[in-house]
Amino acid sequence: MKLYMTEASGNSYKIRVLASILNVPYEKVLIDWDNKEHKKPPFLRLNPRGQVPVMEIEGKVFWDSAAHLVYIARKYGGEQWLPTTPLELAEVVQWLAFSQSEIHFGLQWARGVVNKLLFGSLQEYQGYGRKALELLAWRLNDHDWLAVGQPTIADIACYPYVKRAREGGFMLDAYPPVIAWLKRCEALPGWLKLD
Ligand SMILES: N[C@@H](CCC(=O)N[C@@H](CS)C(=O)NCC(=O)O)C(=O)O
Repeated sequence: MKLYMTEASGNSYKIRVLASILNVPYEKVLIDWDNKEHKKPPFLRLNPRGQVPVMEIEGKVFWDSAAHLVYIARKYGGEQWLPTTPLELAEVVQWLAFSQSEIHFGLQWARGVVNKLLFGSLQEYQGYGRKALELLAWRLNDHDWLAVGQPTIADIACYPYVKRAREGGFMLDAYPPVIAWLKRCEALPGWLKLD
């Protein structure tokens, strides 16, 4: 398996965390972000979105961290990280979808604007981001983990841009259940520190 990534990418980090927890070897291919390698034709042939992460797996190319997490969890994670009963699967996928909606367009993009990585309405992104944090706090108020009562790829998918939310101007301290959940994630064996 090859992972095209940057060290700073939160979406690439998700894959690195799961691979670390499950002890799965892969080859890192670092993209030259500053020279916009991810926007040039050779990379766009791998991912027409021009984004990292991208993975080459068994001769096929996949973009989007959700796809990579699903593959690694099913292939190497048994029933722990992506359980297969229909109800459990639906519950995990519900949170994967959430990580790609309110978290992505709220927490990730607000941070992106503040850090001058992208343009757009900070106010609008912060509005989505606050919804993300409120919803997480509601869920985590009486659950240790986002789905099925155990750590899964739902937690990994939601973690990085929640952890980095302060950089997008969010008051993370206003959501104690979310802070407690971040700490629970960080205590899992094999978890990687997010720089
Ligand atoms: N839904 C995608 C989002 C990927 C993403 O936003 N990647 C960022 C880096 S973390 C990127 O490459 N941004 C460049 C761009 O969107 O132009 C995933 O989960 O992989």
